Amino acid sequence: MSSKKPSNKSPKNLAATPTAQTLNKRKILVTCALPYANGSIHLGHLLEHIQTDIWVRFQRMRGHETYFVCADDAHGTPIMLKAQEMGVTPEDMIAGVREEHMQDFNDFLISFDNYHSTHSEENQAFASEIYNRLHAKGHIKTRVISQLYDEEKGMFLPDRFIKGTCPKCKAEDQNGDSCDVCGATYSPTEVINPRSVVSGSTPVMRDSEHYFFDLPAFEDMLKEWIHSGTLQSETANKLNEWFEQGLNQWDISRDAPYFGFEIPNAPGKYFYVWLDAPIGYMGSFKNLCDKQNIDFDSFWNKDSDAELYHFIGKDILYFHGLFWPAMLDGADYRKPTAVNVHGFVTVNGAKMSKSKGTFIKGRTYLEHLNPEYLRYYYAAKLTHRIDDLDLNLEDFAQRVNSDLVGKVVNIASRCASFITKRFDGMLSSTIDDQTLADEVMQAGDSIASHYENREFSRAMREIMALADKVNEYIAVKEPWQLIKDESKQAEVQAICSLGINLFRTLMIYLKPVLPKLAESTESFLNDELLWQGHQVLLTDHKINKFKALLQRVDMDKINAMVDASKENLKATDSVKQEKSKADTNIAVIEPIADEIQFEDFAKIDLRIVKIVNAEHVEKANKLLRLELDLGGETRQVFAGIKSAYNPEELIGKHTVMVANLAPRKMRFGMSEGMVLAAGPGGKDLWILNPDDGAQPGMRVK
Ligand code: NOT
Ligand code: ZN
Repeated sequence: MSSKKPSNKSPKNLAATPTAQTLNKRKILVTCALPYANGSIHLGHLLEHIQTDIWVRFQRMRGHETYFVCADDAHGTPIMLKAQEMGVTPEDMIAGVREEHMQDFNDFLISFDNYHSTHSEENQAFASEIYNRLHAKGHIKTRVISQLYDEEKGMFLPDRFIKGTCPKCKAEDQNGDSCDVCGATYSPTEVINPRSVVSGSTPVMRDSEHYFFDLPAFEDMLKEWIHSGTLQSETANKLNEWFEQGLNQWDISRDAPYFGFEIPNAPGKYFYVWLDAPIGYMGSFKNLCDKQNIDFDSFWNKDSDAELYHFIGKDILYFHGLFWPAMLDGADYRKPTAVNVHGFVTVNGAKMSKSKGTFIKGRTYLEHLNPEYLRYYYAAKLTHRIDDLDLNLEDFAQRVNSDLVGKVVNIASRCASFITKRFDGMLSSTIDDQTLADEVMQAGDSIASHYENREFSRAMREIMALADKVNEYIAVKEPWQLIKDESKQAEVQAICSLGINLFRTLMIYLKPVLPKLAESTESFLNDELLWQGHQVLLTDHKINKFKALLQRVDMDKINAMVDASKENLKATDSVKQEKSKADTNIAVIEPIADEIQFEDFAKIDLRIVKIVNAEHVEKANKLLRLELDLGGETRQVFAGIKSAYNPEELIGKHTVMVANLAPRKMRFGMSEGMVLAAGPGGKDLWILNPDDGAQPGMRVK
């Protein structure tokens, strides 16, 4: 094979653009957040792992010494209790979950150099060392705190394992730290009639000595670090708000029984899971270093010239933007070069929902669809900002089909058969359109800077715009017409060779996103796709027979995946029924509307009413006319519940109405309020049915 340098006709001078050889070789350590060892990987996790993996693969392709580590986050009360519930040791449970997670990540082509566990020797050693150093410098304080204790179970209760009546609005069955009804947040000790979710018993207050990390001592250092280019401006602003509210000492200890590491010289006290979770980054890397003879210290020493990046979701910024750099600084380690924060995944515009089948596990996805579709779709939408990313399933199918199948792979499939059949698989020695070739080859630098800056959507747009140009070139040249003319054979070879070559260049650009497709392309082209290869074209080079590289996304498969995700839920339904609210909270049926203040809520006057009459409304498809007794006053309301109720069965029932809704003139008469109903619609709609004892006119609170 020979390679041709592109000419210097175009405005940018190639000699001035850096290649992997001329760039300084960087040392880069990259992490993404550690998934908890008690649940499956879902499409929300995968946004982060895919984002990070693309960035890492890009860095590796550019020749930098790059390591990518992660681990399972194995400690804490929920994991301890779940193992008990399953009747296994936590060690056995986390080992099983770790296997499952590793398999899932592997099948999504996430190229970790190491996937460890926070429940490891290395992690215990670092956690103890960091703690000891902080302690020696006076950054650990102790004081006695009073907490709810489950005497039956013999343990202190974390907030999420307490339920009770909201101290503010008196709503029952609220969480230990916040109320879903009025939105108040409070301390679990303020909850009225608290009960333990673990045993059902009434917890008592008990004192215990806790260990605190003195975060406020690091305020000045943190303020400086945050403004030294380590954070996106949006996240830096968020952290500023926290400074304004004032930093607090951080409670890093938990009492036995706890699944975690015992604190040195503090029998019965354990590190809180969030203390050793970030240290897990070091533990996993150390484990890799020991296996591969890498110099750990050169990455973590205070004067390290290596780069350290954490990719995380916006929900755990507090830990990575404040606690973690403070702990590292206090223990004389280097701090992260940057913390890269992304938003959440929504599916079809709403929070992932188990009932809609949009809470999709990685494994369920893989049973129906190619992982590279998702990698591409996420890449096509990811920016360096923290906005949420919507996975719209129709758009997903359409985007993958039109971009990858219709634009990129199409170039190869249009050109390959001519080369194979007519020219014995040989690419021409001449370049048909040097200007086009230069344009595609020279885009590499700008695409590289988009990757570097985590502007993947820009990179994808630029690549697809080039693919459009190449397709246009082939359409204009019409090799399928020229081939009929004996005198035009060399021309056909040159056109199709350029097509194949530019397909190759585009696949170099896409390789971080689509490693499998890149691999098939390499076998097809007899050529390894290296980043610096974007500056050359293959001439007089033999390629292999073209095989279909990528199938179109089939909407039926997407629907089957959504159905299977609903089934997942059914299968676990019976087991989960009386489980903690934390689980059912994920199954939001409809997106939660914008937050309102308690004052807004308090304006709504909800009253018990008796339905004294109900009848069909002529010509109305959905409405029933109701007469409601409010305890003295009668109101007329038109309610859209005809699909679910016969009027007769409503008469005599109690229900709930919004009594202070302004009357509305409808086609059939005045509607003086509204009754409340729940359900997806059609036959599945239920008016609220208050318990016995509720009398017409009573206020609902
Ligand atoms: N397991 C945590 C979560 O929110 C993430 C831990 C990330 C690691 O899923 N550490 N820190 N800091
Ligand atoms: Zn409340």
